[in-house]
Amino acid sequence: MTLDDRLAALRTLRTAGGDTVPAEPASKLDALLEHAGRRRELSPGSTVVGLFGATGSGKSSLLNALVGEDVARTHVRRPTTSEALAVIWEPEGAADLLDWLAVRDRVVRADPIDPRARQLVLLDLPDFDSVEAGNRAVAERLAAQVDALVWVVDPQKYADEVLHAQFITPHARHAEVTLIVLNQSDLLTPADVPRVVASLTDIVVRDGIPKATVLAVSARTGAGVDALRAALGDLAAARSSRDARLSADIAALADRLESPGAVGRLEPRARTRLIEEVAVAAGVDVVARAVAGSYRKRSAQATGWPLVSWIARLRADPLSRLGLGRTRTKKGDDPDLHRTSLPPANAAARARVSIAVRDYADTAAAGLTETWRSTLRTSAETSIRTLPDALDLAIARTSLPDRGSWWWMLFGILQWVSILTALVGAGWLLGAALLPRIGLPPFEIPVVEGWAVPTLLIVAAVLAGILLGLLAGALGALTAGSRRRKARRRLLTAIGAVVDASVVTPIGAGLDRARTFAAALTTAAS
Ligand SMILES: Nc1nc2c(ncn2[C@@H]2O[C@H](COP(=O)(O)OP(=O)(O)OP(=O)(O)O)[C@@H](O)[C@H]2O)c(=O)[nH]1
Ligand SMILES: [Mg+2]
Repeated sequence: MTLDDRLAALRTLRTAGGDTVPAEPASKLDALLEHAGRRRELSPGSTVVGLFGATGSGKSSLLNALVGEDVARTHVRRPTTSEALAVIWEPEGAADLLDWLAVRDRVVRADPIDPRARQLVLLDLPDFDSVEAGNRAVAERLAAQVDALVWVVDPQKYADEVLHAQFITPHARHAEVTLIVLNQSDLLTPADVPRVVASLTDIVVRDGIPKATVLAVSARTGAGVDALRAALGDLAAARSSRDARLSADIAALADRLESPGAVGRLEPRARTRLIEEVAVAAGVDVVARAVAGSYRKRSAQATGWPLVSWIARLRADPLSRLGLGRTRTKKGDDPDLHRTSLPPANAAARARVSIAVRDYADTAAAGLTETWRSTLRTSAETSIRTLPDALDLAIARTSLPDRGSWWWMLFGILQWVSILTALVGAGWLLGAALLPRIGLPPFEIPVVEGWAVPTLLIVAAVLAGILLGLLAGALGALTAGSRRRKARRRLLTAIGAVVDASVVTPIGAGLDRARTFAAALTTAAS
């Protein structure tokens, strides 16, 4: 994992995290991005090493021992070092770097402490636990800026609680760029040195640096100073401290960010269930039944026995009553502005939508931490507010199957033919009865199998009318059923689109954001 990967992950954490990241780590995150960008622009070959420790541990003395002359002498005149001092061997590029570090006291020397350490920038620093707030501020600021940290402790105070709890532990992620130095080893008997080193190593391991290396040195006698020079030479030669330090900063910050938890995937079934619930609450079944009712009414009008079918006209069309279907189209309404006349969702229907949406969000959020769960819930609440209007509009816009059937006309004609036939039969009988009365010659009524033909015509016409009525009713019921199903399918599709846009997509986006955040957190913390 390169520093670029981690920085990219850090940016992703910022964007994907949004307001799930509390203000304090969020501002740290911004500051770190800015800080890393600046450090990377400055003298990439230089390695900045700072000597940190309590007052009197011998930081200034150790710097002098490393350099081989008393460069830090002017500062020793005072009881404590209060300004940072830099020793450099390669002024090229170091000036900008030291300006950024705000280190004004600079000493340039010719002979590097190690042949590989020409680009080393060695800093003597004020004590970190100083009674002087200014000293402490300088040490803390530079502890955040240097590429590598050398903790200088002495045999009396090496186990100091403040040093370990407040300084080394928070830098546990920086193990790769950390050296622990036990100075003033000359004050211990030769037999005690390894015991104190072992004890210090134990404590540092407990601080969270499992592979800690502790070097025992003496600024006074020069013991171990060569080993420290070599260790610093290693750091400078590797030229990786800068990136390792920034990576450790990113990892330490990532440790403080809350993981979103286990980001699940929603099964398609959850979406289907949600759409079905919302559709029922939105009145899809009411509309689908009205489509069937409207068809049956118009079918009865068109195919019923003409002498009574006008009664069907008196009933209002169930679809028109909802402000849907043919009447609306005829009026030329703009469906985008149109609202249906569906009764406004009652409390039970509204509750049903809310419960379904919340259930969906909760299923999506299962496994997430409370912070992320609440962002999904917020998104669900927004959806719940906007859904009713969007659903009504979707129903108004849905093109419903409201055309007539081709066979209506055929049945209509046949019904009229049957009526005419009955009229012919009746007229015939009437003629036969009346003609002799007005003195006209009677005519013979033909008889088939003992039945008068006009009577047969009337009976056949009435039977045909009844039969046509029954047939049209059956056909009408069948078609109305299929219209109802078709309407329901179309409405479900329309409602599905609304539910997708206002619930499924935002919740999905929230889950994606959590997933992206989790992946970036893993990258940043690795
Ligand atoms: N015996 C012994 N004394 C040392 C050693 N290193 C430093 N001293 C002494 O410890 C005292 C403090 O040394 P400094 O180097 O000024 O300590 P410092 O860590 O720079 O202290 P501040 O600048 O106040 O933070 C001086 O009197 C040094 O002579 C050492 O290795 N052995
Ligand atoms: Mg000092």
